[in-house]
Amino acid sequence: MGLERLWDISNAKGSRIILALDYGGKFGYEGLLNVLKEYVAGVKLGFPLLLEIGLRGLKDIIKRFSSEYFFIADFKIGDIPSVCRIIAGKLKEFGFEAAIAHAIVGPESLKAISENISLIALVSMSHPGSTLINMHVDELVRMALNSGAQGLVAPATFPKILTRVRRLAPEITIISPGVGIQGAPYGAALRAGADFEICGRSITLAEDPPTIAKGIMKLQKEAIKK
Ligand code: BMP
Repeated sequence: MGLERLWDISNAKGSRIILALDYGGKFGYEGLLNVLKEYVAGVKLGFPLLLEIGLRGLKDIIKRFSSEYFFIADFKIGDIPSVCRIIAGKLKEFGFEAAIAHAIVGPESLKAISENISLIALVSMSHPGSTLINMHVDELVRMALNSGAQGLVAPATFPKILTRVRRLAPEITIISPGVGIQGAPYGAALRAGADFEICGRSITLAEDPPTIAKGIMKLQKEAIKK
């Protein structure tokens, strides 16, 4: 278990975009996945999609598009170890290759997940109200690394925190939300130490999603070069 396939797809497409598929926009969820194949490496699915199209619809999407994209479950798991174990096992069965969990739930819960699916631990958040979690980023990174995490989520909107996470975890894959509508420029998270940028509404709600995604890829390439 690992994030190697995410990297393989990313390298093949030359893209560091993970699409947050929370909105269907004018193309609809499947329509978006059809037109973004060249530009997006990973797709992050969570409650917005599940509650809109149901479990059968979600499983169908993963089945249909799993050769083109790396699917990440974003239900921000945060529970006791035995429940985490059930959730992680089910998400794997549904076709997800990685799952995001709140690091703050502790090492036993995180290990119960990482033993069943590739774990991406949320160690810091992008919105203005995330002060409390962001104050504990060092401990959360250490705990995630000791609990088998293969990846971390850290925010583009707080570049100093993101860079700190990269320093504490030089080898791990970091995915970063907050570019575009939340205010950080495209490419900025890559410059601050992330490997992938999570892009949601700026692509899903765009008039012309492929053109926007292509533009983001271009800015990302410039960011990686520097
Ligand atoms: P958008 O680009 O539309 O702002 O979407 C960002 C995505 O990243 C959403 O799916 C959100 O749940 C997720 N996210 C975030 O914005 N900040 C975090 O700290 C953690 C997240 O998972």
